[in-house]
Amino acid sequence: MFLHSFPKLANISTVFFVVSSYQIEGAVNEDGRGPSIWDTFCKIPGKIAGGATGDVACDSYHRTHEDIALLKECGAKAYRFSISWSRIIPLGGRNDPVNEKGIQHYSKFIDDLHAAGITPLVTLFHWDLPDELDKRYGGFLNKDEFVADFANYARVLFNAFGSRVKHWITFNEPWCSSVLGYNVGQFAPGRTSDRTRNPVGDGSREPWIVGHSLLVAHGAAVKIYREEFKAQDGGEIAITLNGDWAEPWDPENPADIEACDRKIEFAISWFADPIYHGKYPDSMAKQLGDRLPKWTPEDIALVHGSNDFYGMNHYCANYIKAKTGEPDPNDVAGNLEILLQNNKGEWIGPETQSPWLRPSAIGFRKLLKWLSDRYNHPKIYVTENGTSLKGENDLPLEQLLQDEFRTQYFRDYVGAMADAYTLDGVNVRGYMAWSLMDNFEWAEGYETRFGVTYVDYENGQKRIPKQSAKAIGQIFKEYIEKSSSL
Ligand code: GBH
Repeated sequence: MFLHSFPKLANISTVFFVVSSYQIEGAVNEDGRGPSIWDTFCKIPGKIAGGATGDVACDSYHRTHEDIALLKECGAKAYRFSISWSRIIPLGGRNDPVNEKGIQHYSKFIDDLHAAGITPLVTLFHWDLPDELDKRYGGFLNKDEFVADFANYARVLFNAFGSRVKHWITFNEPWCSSVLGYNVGQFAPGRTSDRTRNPVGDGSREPWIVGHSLLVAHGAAVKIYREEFKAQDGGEIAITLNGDWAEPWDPENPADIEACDRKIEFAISWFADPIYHGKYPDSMAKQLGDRLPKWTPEDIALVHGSNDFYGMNHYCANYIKAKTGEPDPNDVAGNLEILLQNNKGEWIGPETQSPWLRPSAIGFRKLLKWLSDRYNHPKIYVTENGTSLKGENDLPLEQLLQDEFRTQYFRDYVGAMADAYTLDGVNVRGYMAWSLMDNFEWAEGYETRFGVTYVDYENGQKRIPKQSAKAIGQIFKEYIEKSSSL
């Protein structure tokens, strides 16, 4: 059954992989590409571990053939990647010129993927906003300008690639753009109320404005797709949201139990409730008051009902402890603490290289069910799932390639997904592993690796598949065949 519910994307032994433009492409000054906010952010000393940048990254701009060969070697039938807006429109805006070379690059890549029997899933935006739009009008902070420019960019892509791309994702993880970019200040453009990090920004207001702009821009792009392209191209379109599972810090404490739902609402329902229910969650309206933007009838009409599937990025789980007292104005979590240990001192999962990531596969199954219940049983694609490994970067190559921890992660998580499907009736139809290869891990630079393929940054970006690259196809076969025989 699982098999037969996957066919739109690929067949049973399907492995999908994910990457994003700024994290792999490099070639930042080539063929007319304009700078993005990440090029600018990486130049600020102290923002990125090891002073790294995406200038070269995996050099994928020059190695599309190698990447496709790698996908074939891993048995992948589909590939999710993002397009760099500033390659397509270097200055970004609706009255700015389109760069034919940028179009040609992705056009050829899409053709080559098809020729190799690999289905492309395209993300329009994975955080690399054209820098000019940030400078010109404050980027996402200016809803009307941003929505009009994103809508124009989306139309350019649908026009150029719509006959060959049938699965579109508007935004990757708007939570990250909003909170990490405008509250924590850890991601570009790095705005925050924390004056030790940045002289500008208001983390109590800006993230909510940014999130609102992203939702409306998503809705505007979906409307264009549905009205101008869907009839002839027949594809589907949605947004991808990140969110981890929440367990109470003290399972006996009703306040902690309640805080778990609130945590997920602040992370996921912030975006998913307007899309599926036409309004922001009550918990957010209550805590944020007039700092949460109000919906105009026009804007919510664009957003409500705008997902053809639910795009789910998921990595781990946390313990949640309710805070007492009035929430801090800069709080974005729902007035609670996000912890990795519970009241008994137990860790939620084993340590990885990412301070925020401790695997707990059962949480994946539970969150799938939670989403399914809250959003009326949507078709779900898991658009990212994966792990880093503690100390991986420091291992001798031979050991590094034996990434049993990552292999086990995929076994556990794919197994949990199969259970959600067969036992809980969750309509999950696709799964994509983050990531095909090690790449630029944002503020963590190249020190943290997420790939099933090792990239040797010192030696010409050579790619060497790890154990997990070979195992994941097999894992899929086992679990999905098992569930399909039930
Ligand atoms: C994904 O985000 C991204 O889409 C991808 O580009 C990235 O490479 C991949 O994960 C691996 O990180 O520091 O406590 O504020 C994952 C979701 C959400 C994970 C925010 C890190 C930071 C939590 N991310 N989270 S915290």
